Amino acid sequence: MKLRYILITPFLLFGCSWLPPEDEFIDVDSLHTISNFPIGSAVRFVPFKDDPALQRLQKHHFDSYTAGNDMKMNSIMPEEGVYDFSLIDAILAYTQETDQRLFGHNLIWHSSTPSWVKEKAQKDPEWLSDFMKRYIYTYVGRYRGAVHGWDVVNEGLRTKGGGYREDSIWYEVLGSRYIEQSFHYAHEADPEAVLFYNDFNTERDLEKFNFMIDMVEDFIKRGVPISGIGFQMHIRMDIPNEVIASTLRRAADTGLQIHLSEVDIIFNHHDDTRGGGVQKLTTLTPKMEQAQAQKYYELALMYQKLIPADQQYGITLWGFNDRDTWIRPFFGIQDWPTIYDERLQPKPALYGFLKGLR
Ligand code: 9MR
Repeated sequence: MKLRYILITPFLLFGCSWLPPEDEFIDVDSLHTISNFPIGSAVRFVPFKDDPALQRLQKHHFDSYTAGNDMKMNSIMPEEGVYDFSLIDAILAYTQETDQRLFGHNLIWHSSTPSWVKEKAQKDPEWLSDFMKRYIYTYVGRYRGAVHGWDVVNEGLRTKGGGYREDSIWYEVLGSRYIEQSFHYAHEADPEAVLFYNDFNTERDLEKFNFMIDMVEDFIKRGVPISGIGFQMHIRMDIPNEVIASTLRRAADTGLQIHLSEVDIIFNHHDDTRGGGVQKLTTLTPKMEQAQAQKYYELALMYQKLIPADQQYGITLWGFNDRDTWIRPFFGIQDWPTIYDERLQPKPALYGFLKGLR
């Protein structure tokens, strides 16, 4: 059956509403139980560890855990020579107790590189290369067998269009080879870990997508140990499904694992920069909620239909409630991108997503 027929079927079958029966609000089906592949969410361990309501929902719905912040370089190595793994150890204990997969986000990212690293690297390029190797060996080695997979390099490409990201100390000092070197080091430190290249807008910026695919296919050809592609998938309501479907299909052709790694769906616009939000819509109406539920449904369905089962690494939401979403503070706009509202009540989006996974 063609994708567009599959996508309109629920409207035909169930009418135009994603609201559950009243009592389902109390006892909502679990996302991960319904799904054939892992379902994750990004969490900031502080204040999460002291928030029982959030924990209850997180345990109910998710079997994969991504740290929103806590596993980045500037969180664990704010100062030279000091590795602080205490929070990660606590996260690991939580995920083991609750039987969740721990996903490592991330090893090398320009945006979470501590300033002391940048300063030192500018003075001593060789130091940076050596530091990168030691950092990856130490970190991945410590969690060998415990962290299931890693975003090895995050956002190594330019924000828009083709090309490597030039405003990154890693690229400036080491050139594009730092990307493949990071994969080699991570693989040497944990040969079983699933290793991803992760980036944003690749589901819709075709120039960026093609550049990424060329890079990935070149890695595969030359034996660079990459195992997966992460699509962050911070999408908008108006990103056409056909475009998303075409990039997912092409990515699946590589044979690699495909992770929708940071999903949320916004209504307003932005220019990808901090503070760059454009507030087009100020109120969330029931009609918008229904449309968003439909989009969550379609995204889950596309992933199911287009990615072969053995390449489905999972879908991870970047936060799962509108109270804590990064979209509002980062872009400086009001928006409602997730599946739970500010009061931690389920939105129609949750039911759309559930139905898409079922
Ligand atoms: O949501 C994260 C936010 O809390 C942090 O302040 C920020 C900087 O570390 O990172 C945000 O997460 C980003 C992720 O690590 C990479 N893709 C984009 C995410 C949203 O900015």
